[in-house]
Amino acid sequence: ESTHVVVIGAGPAGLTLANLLRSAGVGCVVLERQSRSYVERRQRAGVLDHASTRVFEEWGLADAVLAGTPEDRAIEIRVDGEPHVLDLRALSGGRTGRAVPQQVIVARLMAAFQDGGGDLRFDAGEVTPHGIDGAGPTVTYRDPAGTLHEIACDYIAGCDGHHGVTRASVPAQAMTTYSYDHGIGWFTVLADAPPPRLPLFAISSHGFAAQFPRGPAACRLYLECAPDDVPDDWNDERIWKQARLRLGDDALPAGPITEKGVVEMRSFVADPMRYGRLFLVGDAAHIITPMGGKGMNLAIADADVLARALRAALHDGDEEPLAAYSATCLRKVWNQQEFSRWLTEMMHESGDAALAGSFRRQLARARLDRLFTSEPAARAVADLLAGG
Ligand code: RFL
Repeated sequence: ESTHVVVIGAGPAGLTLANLLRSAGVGCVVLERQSRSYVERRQRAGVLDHASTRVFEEWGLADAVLAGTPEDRAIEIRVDGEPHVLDLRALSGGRTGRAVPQQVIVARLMAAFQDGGGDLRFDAGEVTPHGIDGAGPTVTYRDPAGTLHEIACDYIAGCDGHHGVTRASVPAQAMTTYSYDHGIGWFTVLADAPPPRLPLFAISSHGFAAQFPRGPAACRLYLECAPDDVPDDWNDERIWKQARLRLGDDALPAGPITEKGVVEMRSFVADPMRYGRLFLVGDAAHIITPMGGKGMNLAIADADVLARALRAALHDGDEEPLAAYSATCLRKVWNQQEFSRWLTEMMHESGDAALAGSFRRQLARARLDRLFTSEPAARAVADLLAGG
C-alpha cells in the first residue's frame, strides 16, 4: 500500500492538514490511535482566531467548518469587579474569529474529509514511522483485528500531539527543544452552566479566574491554583465559591460539572519542526498555555503552511517551501508564545501580590490600565488575538 502523505493523528492539526491536502489533490491516509467517539468527545479549546478562519476560507472549507458559528467579537477584562470591554471587532479592523468548541471543529473536519472520500483509520495501534531520514519512509500500524499494515509514502506528517510517537522518533541531537514552566497552576472545569455574555478574564487579589463560553449552554472556568494542586483538592462547593469571589459575581449561576482537571502551565517548542521526511505539526512540535487561546490555532496555521509546501513539492517539484516550513511556522509560534506569556504575567501579577511582589504588581496594573486608556495598546492585543 502506498500514498503521498501519511498523517499520524486526527486532532485539529491532522484533520485540517488532511482536508487541505484533499483540496490540493494530494493523496493521504490518516492514522488515529483512538476511537472515533473518543476523538469526537475530547473538549479543549473554544476559539478559532481570525487567521484560522482565513485558512478555511482560502481552501474553500468555510461552509463546512464555519457555518453558523458565532463571531468572537469582544472580551471583558474585569478588574476588582469593574468591567472593561475590549471591542475586538473595532480594534482589529473587523478581523474577528469564531467562538466554536474544538470538538465541533473536529467533528466537522472529520465529516468533510470522509464525505469527500478521505481515508481516515481509527483504532490504529502501534503506529510507527520508519526510514524518515531516507528517500522512502514507511509507516506501520496494527488494526483492531491485530493485523499489521505497512504504508509506503513520500512524507510523514506528525500530528500526534505532545505525547505522540513522531517527535520521539527524531534523534535527540537533531532537535533543540525549549521548555518553560510558568510557575503557576490553572484548575479548569467544564460545566453545563450558562456561559458568560463575553469571554471573561477576572483579576482580583483572590487570584486569577476566567470564564469562557463553550457553546450556548456550557462554559469553561479557569481558576489559578497552586502548581501541584490535584483535581480532588477542588470540590464543587469550592469551585463555585471561588468562581463567584474572583469573578466578583455573587449571583453567578452554577451547573453540573462535567469535567475537571489541572492544566500544566508549561510551554514547549521543538526546533526544527522537521527531520528528513517527517514534519511535525501542532502540539507535536509545540505546546502553549491556554492563555490567549492559541494552541489549536497554531496547529491550524502549521497545517496550512505544510499543505501549501507539500503541494508545491509534489505537484511542481518545488522543494523550497518545504525547506522553509519550520522557520515559517516557528516565527509565528514564538510570536504567540511571547503574547501568551505576556498576558499570563500581566493577568496574574496584577492580582496576586504574593506571586511577584508589590512593585511588579504595580507594573502589571499599569500594563493593564494601558489597555483601557491607550487605543494603540488595545489594538496591539486585538491584533495578536486575531492571529496575525
Ligand atoms: P491533539 O489535539 O492532541 O491531537 C493529536 C491526535 O493524535 C493522536 N495520537 C496518535 N495517533 C496515532 N498514533 C499515536 N502514537 C498517537 N499519539 C497521539 C491523539 O489521539 C489525537 O487525536 O493535537 P493537535 O491536533 O496538534 O491540536 C492541538 C490542540 O488540540 C491543542 O493545542 C489545544 O487543545 C490546546 N488548548 C487550547 N487551544 C486553543 O487554541 N484555545 C484554547 O482555549 C485552548 N484551551 C487547550 C485548552 C488544551 C487543553 N488541554 C487539555 C491540554 C484547554 C485545555 C484544557
